[in-house]
Amino acid sequence: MSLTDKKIKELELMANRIRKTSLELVTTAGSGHTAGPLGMADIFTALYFNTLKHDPKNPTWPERDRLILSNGHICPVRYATMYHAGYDITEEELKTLRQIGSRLEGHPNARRIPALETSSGPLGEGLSQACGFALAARMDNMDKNYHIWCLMSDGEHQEGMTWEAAMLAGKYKLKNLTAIVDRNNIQIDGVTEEIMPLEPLRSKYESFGWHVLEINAHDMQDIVNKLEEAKAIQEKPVFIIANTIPGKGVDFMENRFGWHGVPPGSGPEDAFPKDQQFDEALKQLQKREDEILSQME
Ligand SMILES: Cc1ncc(C[n+]2csc(CCOP(=O)(O)OP(=O)(O)O)c2C)c(N)n1
Ligand SMILES: [Mg+2]
Repeated sequence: MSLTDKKIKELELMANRIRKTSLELVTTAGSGHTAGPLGMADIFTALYFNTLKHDPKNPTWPERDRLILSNGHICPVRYATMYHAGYDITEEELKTLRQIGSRLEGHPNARRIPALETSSGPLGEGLSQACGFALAARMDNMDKNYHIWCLMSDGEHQEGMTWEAAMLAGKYKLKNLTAIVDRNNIQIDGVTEEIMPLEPLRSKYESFGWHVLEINAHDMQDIVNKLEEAKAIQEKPVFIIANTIPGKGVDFMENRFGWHGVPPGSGPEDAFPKDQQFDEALKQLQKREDEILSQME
């Protein structure tokens, strides 16, 4: 099913707003991750505003799709998306990210926020948890009623447990499971292919019994189409390689691992001094918003 141009533009606008909110969040906190949230904003938007079966006012609805965020450090984009989607998070609360006592911890805590399926932060655990959710749904005869989505990073494929889960999903043909990897080619202090090569990623998953799709993760139409395609695949779990640009939307952050874990105001100073980084980043996102709005007229 292809969405109307108008709906696609609305999603693009929302993704840009979510980028702005994510940046405001980490800047106010004075710490947190920037590259991952900006890179994954389009995917989060497509999921929460088009694909997921969910009800923000009833986050524990038994038939909701389960979204497991394995690479928990990119949670500013999840909090920002949930806020815009109408979950029980206020604008005031957003400003408390990473403060002692806040529900919005730097790595997501499911005990504090019922709408999260799992806590995460320690990398490499999410795919195993997602397999558990998928098997449980099958045992309850609910595997046709809701879908399990697992968001993962490329860096965390260096954790062996990820591959144990990949094997298990293949063996049990978990067709109600779709894993999406943020293939941004960076990790904390370098480029993944230099630190620990992952390629050929597609054929690795295929050989483990998965159906593999690839997304241009900044093309909203491509994203929504492939997410629908993933749900419709029968017999196999689906692995989506989401080709993202870390730091997407802010040119001096794009593809720079130096922006992995720092907010504007603490980032590399080659383009802008620390005290100008937030304003410059916001200016670029504002320009993009104006462009999208003019295309919608
Ligand atoms: C088990 C574990 N080891 C180390 C870390 C520290 N850590 C946090 S993020 C990160 C980088 C992982 O790469 P990736 O998730 O691809 O980062 P990104 O693309 O978001 O920059 C590391 C090593 C962790 N959270 N968990
Ligand atoms: Mg990465």
